[in-house]
Amino acid sequence: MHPSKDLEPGFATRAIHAGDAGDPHGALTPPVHLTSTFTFDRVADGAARFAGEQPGHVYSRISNPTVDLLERRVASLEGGEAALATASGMGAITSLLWTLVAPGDEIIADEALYGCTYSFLHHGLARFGVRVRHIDLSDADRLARAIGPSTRVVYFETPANPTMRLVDVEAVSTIARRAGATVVVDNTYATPVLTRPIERGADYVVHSATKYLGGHGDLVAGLVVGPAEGMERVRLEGLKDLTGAVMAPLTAHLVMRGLKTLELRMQRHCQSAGRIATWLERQAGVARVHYPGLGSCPQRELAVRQMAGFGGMIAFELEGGLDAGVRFMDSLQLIRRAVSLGDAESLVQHPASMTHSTMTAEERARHGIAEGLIRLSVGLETPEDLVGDLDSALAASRLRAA
Ligand code: 3LM
Repeated sequence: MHPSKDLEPGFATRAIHAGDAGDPHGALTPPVHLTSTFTFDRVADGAARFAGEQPGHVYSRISNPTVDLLERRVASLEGGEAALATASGMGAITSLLWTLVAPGDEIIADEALYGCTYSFLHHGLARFGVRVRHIDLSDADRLARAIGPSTRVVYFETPANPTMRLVDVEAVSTIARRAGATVVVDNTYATPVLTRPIERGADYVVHSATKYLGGHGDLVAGLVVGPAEGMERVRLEGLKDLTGAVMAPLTAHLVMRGLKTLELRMQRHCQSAGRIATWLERQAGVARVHYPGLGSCPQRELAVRQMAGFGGMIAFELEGGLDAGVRFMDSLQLIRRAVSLGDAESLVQHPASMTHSTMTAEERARHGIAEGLIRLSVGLETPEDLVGDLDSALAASRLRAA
């Protein structure tokens, strides 16, 4: 059955088909264009393509047909005009921010951010005359008081890595836009299945496609989505000249393979994580569980309003603090100890010594990242098996403490 021409196809349909113009040979799966460069019939054609007067590809650091298809697909999923694929999530973040800011500009970022994003802001941009300020963006009124004429970018993650705190995209975007600032949201944790920040007023979305979009732990990739004109600048300045962090065509193919099941996978991630978070909260020795779907979550109202599901990520703390946390993680048998997230395999990691170890202990404390915090990326395994593994590890960590 063909969808009605007037109605935009649904999310899963677009995740499988969007942007596909068909293959001349009738291949079901789009070809992977493993080519670094593209030939011109005549010198004049090359010159016209370089001048932007003739459509077509020139060189794969600028664009490539396979990567272009992924970009169209993800732009459609995020509800943005255009997208740009990059070699990694950090490639997406750096290509975008290098394009947007200049010396003298200010970036206001949320308190909790992925560790390497924090490092890029402080050890990268700040060295080139960009002022970086952090405020708690979960309280939009604070932004209204802090924002000023030099604020060029307002940057946040929702839910934030690793604290799971949410930011109200609509409230923050309204304030930022009124002040003439550009809103950038890292949508890695939520994915467009759960939250579409551009539809809520944000200007740009960035992704570590290494995570849920790829979904299988077999690639490193990133994406930026935003307005067509701005994205063209990010492509021709940020990506082409400043970072060169281009996505390889084979990686684009693998990300598209992951996207086909994104909606299905997210449903299972949400179901299992909801169940595990509820279970964890009831266990002896668990001090705190951070998950937006819990009745105890102070931001539950925002979560219900802004998210179509509560996601697959959980953060929690044990009563014995860091020592108990390490004993617990070392006792897990099925859940693997590794950084990264959003894979079929459940992964556990310790932010203070791993993903957020580039921050000092004092910085982590200031940004609300407890030293004993444990981060769990709930995978696609049978949920009872995951609960069983967590149960045994909690028991073992208590026993060894005694
Ligand atoms: C991690 N995160 O385990 P890549 N934005 C967010 C992220 O979580 C990440 C990036 C951007 C993790 C990676 S830590 C050494 C491993 C919210 C990555 C950067 O460049 O694709 O890794 O994305 O939390």
